[in-house]
Amino acid sequence: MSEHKVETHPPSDEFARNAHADHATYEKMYADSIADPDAFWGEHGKRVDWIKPFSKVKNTDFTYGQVDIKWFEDGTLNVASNCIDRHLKDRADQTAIIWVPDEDDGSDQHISYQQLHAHVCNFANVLKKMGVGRGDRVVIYLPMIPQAAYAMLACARIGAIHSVVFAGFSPDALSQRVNGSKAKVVITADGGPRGGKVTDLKGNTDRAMEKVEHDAKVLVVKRVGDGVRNWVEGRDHWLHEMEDGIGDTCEPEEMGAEDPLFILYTSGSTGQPKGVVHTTGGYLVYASMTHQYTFDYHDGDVYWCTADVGWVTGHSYIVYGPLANGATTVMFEGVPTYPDAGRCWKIVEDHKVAQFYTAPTGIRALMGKGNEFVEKHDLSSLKVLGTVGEPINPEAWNWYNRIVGRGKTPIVDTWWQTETGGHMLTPLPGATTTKPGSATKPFFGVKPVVLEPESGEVLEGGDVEGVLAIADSWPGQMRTVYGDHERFMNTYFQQYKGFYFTEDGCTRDADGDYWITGRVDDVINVSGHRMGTAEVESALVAHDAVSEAAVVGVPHEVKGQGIYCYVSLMAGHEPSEELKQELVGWVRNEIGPIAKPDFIQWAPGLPKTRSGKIMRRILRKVAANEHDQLGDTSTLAEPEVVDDLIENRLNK
Ligand code: 6R9
Repeated sequence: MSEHKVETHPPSDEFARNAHADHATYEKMYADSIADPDAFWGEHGKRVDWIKPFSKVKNTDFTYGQVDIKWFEDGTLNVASNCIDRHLKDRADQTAIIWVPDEDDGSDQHISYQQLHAHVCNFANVLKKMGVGRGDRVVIYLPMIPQAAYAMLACARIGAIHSVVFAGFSPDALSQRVNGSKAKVVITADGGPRGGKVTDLKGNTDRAMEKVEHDAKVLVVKRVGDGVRNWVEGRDHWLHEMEDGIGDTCEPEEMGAEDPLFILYTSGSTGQPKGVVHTTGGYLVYASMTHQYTFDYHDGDVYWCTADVGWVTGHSYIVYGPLANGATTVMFEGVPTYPDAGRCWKIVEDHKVAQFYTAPTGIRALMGKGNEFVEKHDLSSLKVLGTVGEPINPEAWNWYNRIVGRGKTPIVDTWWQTETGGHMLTPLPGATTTKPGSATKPFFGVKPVVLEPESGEVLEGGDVEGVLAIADSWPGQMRTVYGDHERFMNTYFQQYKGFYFTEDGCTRDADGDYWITGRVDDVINVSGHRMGTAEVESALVAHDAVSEAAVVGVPHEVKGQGIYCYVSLMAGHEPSEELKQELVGWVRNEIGPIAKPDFIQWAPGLPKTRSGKIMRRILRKVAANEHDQLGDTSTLAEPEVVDDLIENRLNK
């Protein structure tokens, strides 16, 4: 733990007075939530509308071998009617979604709750017409357009399970996910504009469908209107044609609380991404409650999360949490630096955004462009600033606080995961004294523990360092890995018995505040995007010239972590600049632009233990240019390979 004095930022009295929770309220609610989860969640479970109210609240078991998680299990509800229909009585004309397109041309759209209802029912009827029903899977591969939200809610309305695939992913990644979920329909667009460039999403989908092993239809949203190169009769359908005359009434399906709502693939230590499954009742309760408390959302606020709906943050905090709360949520198609680095602040000014939620990588990128882009805009509407996705360095935190928040806007550094469904460690802006770089305290119902990594012993008190685990279930927890409950148990419940293991390292200071230090598994975090080093490795070895590859994260000023690859070549192939470029393009193609390697170092050999395990610790040190701190290398089979790696290292 650092010895230097940490700055503290207590909430102002004025903020605390008007907040959903001040310090005393947080303390009381947290204590209640831990003392009697059934009573606490039984009460807060009522924040959503149930068709049939639940009589049981919590029924969860973390025992390895029999892990089973159920919340509100005998209740029934529909997520789409919670996000739309129940608001029509009081706020039919209120804006539900403000859509801001890539081009800054003034064509922003305001979609009211009434209009959202019509769009979602229309979309739901189209899906039904295409043969989609309860329990069927639908893959959504769309840019950040309102139809992405309509599609998600339409699935929820008819009881279908969506699996959103980030539009930056490659055809291969898309086909894996379509195959993995045996989706009946893939929803895409004729193009995805982003930062002034258009991605050919329909073209990508066509290529993906070549590798899809079952019958699946493709539904195409017209976003760009420049025509499509390829059209497969019988398989491909335009949304606007299907919607023609279809009608905008669609009764919501009555779903069980534990029926799956969505699958979202995320990276882990192995090559194959996991299909994280979230269910209906607990997820919605948790997403909406965290949205309200963490951002201190009040009626009438305009709230903006800059994430993409392809990530869990977009699910919980663009679509489900805000809409369940009857909020106005901004959906932005573009990037923060287009047409210039003032774009976000212009949107905040234009729409009087009250809560702004983004990733540290975005903050660092904008920080590097100069303060004038921020200062020329009126940001007086801002009330709360949030960050998510990776640890935030104090320098970026301070810039966010001073320049964007003008020192007056609380910052919530929210730690959570695809697996957790919603915020787990986070300040509440009216309750928590914040510290730059700390995610501070647990949300209601969350029991974090710091474990000694080797022994698994629970470390009590302050000033401890170890790995982060969670001792009991919360309503937003993932329920299983799609089609592979074994894998779910093995990944999260095997290593430390009786706990959910987060795979993050952390410290807890003397005030009981948590500081996340990053992943302890082979997952790296590139611009807030989670990526398994094994995924990049399998892409590399899929190339004919490559015999072996080891990939590690390397500190990167803007992206947080960059991708450093050590590559050994097959006999008969020689290292060359062309081959390097080819491999960079190859990985980009296999996974997507976010996986583009920053460094490729030719490695005649890789440091391995005698049992053949690659020693990544050493590779990480060499990549970070910290080869003077290699630590113990005595278990290496061939210690001399390390000298070659050090001599030819790239990140000097
Ligand atoms: C929501 C999301 C999860 C991993 C997580 C951790 C890192 C997320 C963080 C953070 C430090 C924060 N992470 N938020 N690290 N401080 N506030 O990002 O989900 O894509 O599944 O990533 O991201 O390492 O384990 P996901």
